[in-house]
Order: sequence, then C-alpha cells, then structure tokens
Amino acid sequence: MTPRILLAALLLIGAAGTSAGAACPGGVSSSLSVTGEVMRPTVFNLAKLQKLPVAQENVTYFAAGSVVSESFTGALLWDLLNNSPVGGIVTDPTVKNDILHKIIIVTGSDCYQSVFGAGEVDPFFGGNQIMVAYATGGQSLGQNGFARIVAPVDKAGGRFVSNIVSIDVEDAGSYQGKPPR
Ligand SMILES: Nc1nc2c(c(=O)[nH]1)N[C@H]1C(S)=C(S)[C@@H](COP(=O)(O)O)O[C@H]1N2
Ligand SMILES: [Mo]
Repeated sequence: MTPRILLAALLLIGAAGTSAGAACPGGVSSSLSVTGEVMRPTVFNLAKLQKLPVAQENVTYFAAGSVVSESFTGALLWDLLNNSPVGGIVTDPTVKNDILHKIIIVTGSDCYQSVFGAGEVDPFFGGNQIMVAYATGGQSLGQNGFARIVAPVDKAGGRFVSNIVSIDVEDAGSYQGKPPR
C-alpha cells in the first residue's frame, strides 16, 4: 500500500467510526417509532400520542444538582404499548411470566438512552406510572422535543429521556451469551 492509499484507507475507517455520530444528530424530535416485540410497530406523532388516555403527573426531581418541579401531561408508557394502535407486547404463553423478560429501550435524537423493564411498568407487577409526556405546565416541551419520558418515582431526571425517537421492546433472552459492551 502506498502512503497515499494508506491515508485514504485510514480516513475511510475514521469516517466509519463517526457514522454513529451521524445517526445521533440530536435536535427536537417530532415523531417516534415503536418497534421490536410488539403486536403492531407504529410511528407516533403528537396527534397520535394525544389520542391515548391522558395522564397528569406532578413530579419533583434533581436535574444537574437543582430541584425541578413540573406538571407533565402525557400518556402512560404501558397504555402506549398496550392500547390501540400498538396493541401489546408479544409474549409467549408457554414461558412463565414472559412479560418479565421484556426490556423497553427508549432512545433520544442524541442517542441518549434509558431502559425500563416491562415488569416495572406492568400494573400487575411494578405499576410504575412511567409516562411519555408531551406537555409541561400546559405548554409543549420545546427543546425537549415533542415527547419525553417522565418517571415519577425517580429521584433524579437521568431516565427522563427527551426528544424521544424510538421505543424498542426486546427480550432479555436475546442478549444472553452476547459479550458485554
Ligand atoms: N435525550 C436526552 N434526554 C435527557 C438527557 C440527555 O442528555 N439527552 N439528559 C438527562 C438528564 S441527565 C437529566 S438530569 C434530565 C434533565 O432534564 P431537565 O433539564 O429538562 O430538567 O434530562 C435527561 N434526559
Ligand atoms: Mo442529570
């Protein structure tokens, strides 16, 4: 390899290395896709989210060391996954409590991510009223996108993924045997 070709090859490798960055441009989200082990994968915009039963939550949490109190309006994550149009998480009735195997991966436009256990939000188990919020104080969420997670029992805002672009449901079993990242 001539030095020039070697340089070109290195630049290409470098570009490939930054392609994850290109997939996470950040910015204000205006739709999110629900994918993975659900009955009907669905793309939601604000109007579609507003068709789900409306939930209201007053939460107080730490954000970067300061206490924030906000009144959020949105849909419960459980309702979003189980009501029409998504219609539920796919489970295998022959597997004991298969719902407890399911992982809900929420991703923001900047690729900020948090996972939630289906058992944590299932009203029969944890019943945590985790919300996909689309308004705060009666206003849209502005720079936080059209939708963000609100986890009312959390102490800090780290799981409040803003600018949601995807909610992906996966099975813990599919990760077994994979090397840790
Ligand atoms: N998409 C995205 N969501 C995010 C973050 C982020 O970096 N990207 N930071 C989180 C953290 S660490 C906190 S404390 C809260 C801060 O939210 P607030 O400034 O609106 O209170 O947002 C959370 N949601
Ligand atoms: Mo934070």
